[in-house]
Amino acid sequence: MKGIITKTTGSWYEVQLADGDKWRCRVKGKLRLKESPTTNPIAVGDWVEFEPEMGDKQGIIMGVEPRKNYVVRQSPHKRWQLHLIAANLDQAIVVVTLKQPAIKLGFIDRFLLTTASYRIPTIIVFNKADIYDEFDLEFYEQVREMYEKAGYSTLLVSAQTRQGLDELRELLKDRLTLISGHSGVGKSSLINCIQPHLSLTTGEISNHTEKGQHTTTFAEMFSLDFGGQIIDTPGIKELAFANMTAQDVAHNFVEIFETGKNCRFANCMHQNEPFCAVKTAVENGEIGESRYQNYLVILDEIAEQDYIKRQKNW
Ligand SMILES: Nc1nc2c(ncn2[C@@H]2O[C@H](COP(=O)(O)OP(=O)(O)O)[C@@H](O)[C@H]2O)c(=O)[nH]1
Ligand SMILES: [Mg+2]
Ligand SMILES: [Zn+2]
Repeated sequence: MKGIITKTTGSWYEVQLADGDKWRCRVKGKLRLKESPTTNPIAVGDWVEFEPEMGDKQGIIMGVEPRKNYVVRQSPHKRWQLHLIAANLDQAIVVVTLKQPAIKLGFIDRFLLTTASYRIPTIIVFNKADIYDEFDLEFYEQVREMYEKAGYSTLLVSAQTRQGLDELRELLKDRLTLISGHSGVGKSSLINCIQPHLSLTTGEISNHTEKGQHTTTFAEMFSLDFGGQIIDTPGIKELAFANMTAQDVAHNFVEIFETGKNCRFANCMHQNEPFCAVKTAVENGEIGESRYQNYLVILDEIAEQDYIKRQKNW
């Protein structure tokens, strides 16, 4: 039998069949032990083959179909290992807000880097529009322009006033969408507005830290009654890139890559090289200053990781 993984909780996997029926499956031992570059062999969005077992709608997963794409993050416990977040996506949404909690452009750029290796279309959704004052709106315009110039779509919404929710719904229709973003930005609230029957738990923001509580622990896929599915992810706090080379990073900051084709030196990394088209574009405001700075920060991190790996002979 064949189905799609809708939920993973440690050793159990929820598999949904074409007719909507859900089965509880385990993974065949061999599949789990098979050398895998990731800490988990299967993720939400994977298509799997399974054999029914004794018991009510229980099965054993025998194999995973090739993935059209996937997103990973570093394992929280093992620095050099990757953890599969989701597979076979049509698009990804990163939900942000200008305040409560404050926007972190570094996180946006890191998330865009994780989806760029497979060129998964990624949309930046600015939530909580209802609490933006005129200064926030001015800053929002700048940020929006910067990302649109880089080639990304953006959307301004509010789960509170329902502003922009028709557009969001249209965006989700008939597609498999990964929804990500820091905890507290309003992911679950937005999903609840669009599909009230899901009634996902939403967290109150503590005034103390301005950080949301972690109310979602596992990535989970939900079907939308108007067509399509979404994957709600636990608040991803940090994204690091031990798996990438400096060239990968240069390749996957999409506008830097495009502009970089005009650099004098073909192997220009846009750091200190002369006649660098990227640096010129940053000076002219065609590439966002924060985009460029975050690019440099990530290159530094990778140089440091490579240094450690060499020291330890990995
Ligand atoms: N003012 C305002 N608050 C919102 C909005 N959306 C969500 N919130 C609040 O933000 C907090 C975190 O929301 P939640 O949906 O749990 O965020 P998640 O961690 O990203 O799933 C909750 O207290 C929500 O009531 C919005 O559009 N406007
Ligand atoms: Mg949530
Ligand atoms: Zn350059």
